[in-house]
Amino acid sequence: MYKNKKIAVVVPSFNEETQISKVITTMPDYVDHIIIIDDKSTDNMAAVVEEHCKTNPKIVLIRHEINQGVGGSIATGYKWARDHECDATAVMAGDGQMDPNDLAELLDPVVSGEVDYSKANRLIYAKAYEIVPKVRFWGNAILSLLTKIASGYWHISDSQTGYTVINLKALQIIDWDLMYKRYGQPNDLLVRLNIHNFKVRDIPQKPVYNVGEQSKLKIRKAIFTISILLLKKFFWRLKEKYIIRDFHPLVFFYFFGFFSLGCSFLFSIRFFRLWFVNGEVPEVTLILLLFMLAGGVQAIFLAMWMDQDYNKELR
Ligand SMILES: Nc1nc2c(ncn2[C@@H]2O[C@H](COP(=O)(O)OP(=O)(O)O)[C@@H](O)[C@H]2O)c(=O)[nH]1
Ligand SMILES: [Mg+2]
Repeated sequence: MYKNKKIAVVVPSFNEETQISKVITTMPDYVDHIIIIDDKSTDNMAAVVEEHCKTNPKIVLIRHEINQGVGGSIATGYKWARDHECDATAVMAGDGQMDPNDLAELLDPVVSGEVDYSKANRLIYAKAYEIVPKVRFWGNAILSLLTKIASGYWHISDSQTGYTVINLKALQIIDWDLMYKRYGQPNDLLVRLNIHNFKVRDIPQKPVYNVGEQSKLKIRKAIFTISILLLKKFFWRLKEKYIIRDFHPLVFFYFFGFFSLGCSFLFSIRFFRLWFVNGEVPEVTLILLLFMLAGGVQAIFLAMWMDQDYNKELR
C-alpha cells in the first residue's frame, strides 16, 4: 500500500533472464503486486521468476502462449490490475531501466487524484542529451512532437518512455484488447486517454542507460512505423473527439488546411512545368500557389491552437 492505495507494477519482459532478478529485488516495499508478463521468452527467464515466487508472494507470473510485443504484454498486466481493482498501476520494464526510487514521484499525482496518468519525462532532465544515446534522443524528440499533434497533449514530451502510472478509472474505461501491441503502445495510449479527457502529467526523471540492458528496438524501423501509427491515430482522434463525442470547428480548419496544402502542391508542379516549358514565370499560377500555401499553413496552425486550447486543462 502506498498512501492507503493498492499499487500494482506491470513488468513486460522478453528474454530478460539476466535482468529480471534485479527488477524484482529492488521493487519498493509498498508495491502490492508485481505482475510479470513473460512474453514467450526463449531464455531461462520464467524459471528465474518462479524461483523468486517461492519467497515473494507479491509476484504474479503470467505467461503468454504467443509473443505479443511490449504493448500486448502491458495490456495483459493492465487487465489483471483492473480485475483486481488496483488503485494505481505502474509499468516498469523487465530490463531494469527504470529506477525504483523514482516510482513514488510518479505515483503521487495519481494517488492524490490530481491526474489520471503520469509518465516519466527524460528529455527535460538537464543532462539528458549527454546520457541518452544520440539517435535515440533525436528519434524520441521527433516522435514526441508528432505525438503532441496526434494526441492533443501538447504539454507532454518523451512520448517513448515506458515508465508510467495509470489510475483504476482509466484502466476500467479503456478497451485493452484494442491497444497497439508493439513499441507504439505509449503513443496509442496517449491518444486513447485524450479522447476520454483524462489528465496526464510529465514528471522529469533521470534517464537510465548501461545497466546491462539490451534494447531490442530497431530505431529507424520504429520511427517509421510509429509515425504511420500516429498519422492514423490523429485522424481517428479528430473524428472521435471533435465530431462524434463533441463538436469543434477546428476539424474544418484542419480539413481546409490539408486541402489547401494539397492544392498548392499541385499548383507548384504546374508552376515549374510552365516555367521550364515557356521560359517565363506563370504569374497566375504563382499567385494561386502562394494563396493556397499561405491559407493552408495558417489554417493548420489555427487548428493546432484550438486543439491546444481545448485540452489545456488536461494536465
Ligand atoms: N522487444 C521486445 N520487448 C518486449 C517484448 N515483450 C515484452 N518486452 C519488454 O519490453 C521492455 C522494453 O523493451 P526494450 O527493448 O528494452 O525497449 P527500450 O528500452 O525502449 O529500448 C523490456 O522490458 C522487454 O523485456 C517483445 O515482444 N519485444
Ligand atoms: Mg530497455
